[in-house]
Amino acid sequence: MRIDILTLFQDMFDGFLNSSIIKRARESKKVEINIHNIRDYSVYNNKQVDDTPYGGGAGMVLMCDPIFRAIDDLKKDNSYVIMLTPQGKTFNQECAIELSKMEHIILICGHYEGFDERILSIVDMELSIGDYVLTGGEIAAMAVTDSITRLIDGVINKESYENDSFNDNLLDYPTYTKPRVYRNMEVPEILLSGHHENINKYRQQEKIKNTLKKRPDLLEEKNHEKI
Ligand code: 6GU
Repeated sequence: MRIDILTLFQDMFDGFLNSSIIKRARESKKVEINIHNIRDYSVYNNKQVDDTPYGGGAGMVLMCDPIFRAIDDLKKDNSYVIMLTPQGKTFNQECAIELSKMEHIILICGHYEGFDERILSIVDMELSIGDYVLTGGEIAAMAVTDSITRLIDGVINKESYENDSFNDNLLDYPTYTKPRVYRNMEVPEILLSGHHENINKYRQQEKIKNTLKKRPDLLEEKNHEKI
């Protein structure tokens, strides 16, 4: 899997790329993540990438040309181009699973007050990570890249994500570790029983209980659609 990210703020990705599971996945070549500066694709004076909006209004708008040039350069037959914007479809685990099967993803981070609408003509999908506004698409690009990368074969144990929250539209079951009693709070007895069948049953019940309590919306029929 290859992920190319187009941004005006390359530095924001340093910690993300060089920590924890993402670092390990890159080192073991399970994923190749390249960060490209949109400015490098500008052929305008002073590497200009944005300009004032036609019709007036606040802020600067990302111009077409640097983005079109970047996509011309990076896009192959197997590429899927995603624009990160609060106007996109809301990202979820199902979407992460679909994207983790792709060979090549290009993520464009929108910035400033917006982007020239004509950029959408070369985009396969607009994605948002939730109904709130960030200063730019970078944090969203990291969220999407992180959730996709951990689903790539061999990046983490399969068991680690088989029980993930949101599989089957259910949240995860609660987990505990040592000590057995902490400040008078005890680990549920059944988890100490060694009876795996009962433990599995208990955990399945807890997933449903947890979902009913914390995210009942996940259990509503209308939220069970596939993307
Ligand atoms: Cl993808 N971009 C920005 N700027 N804000 C967001 C977002 C993306 N998703 C949620 N809020």
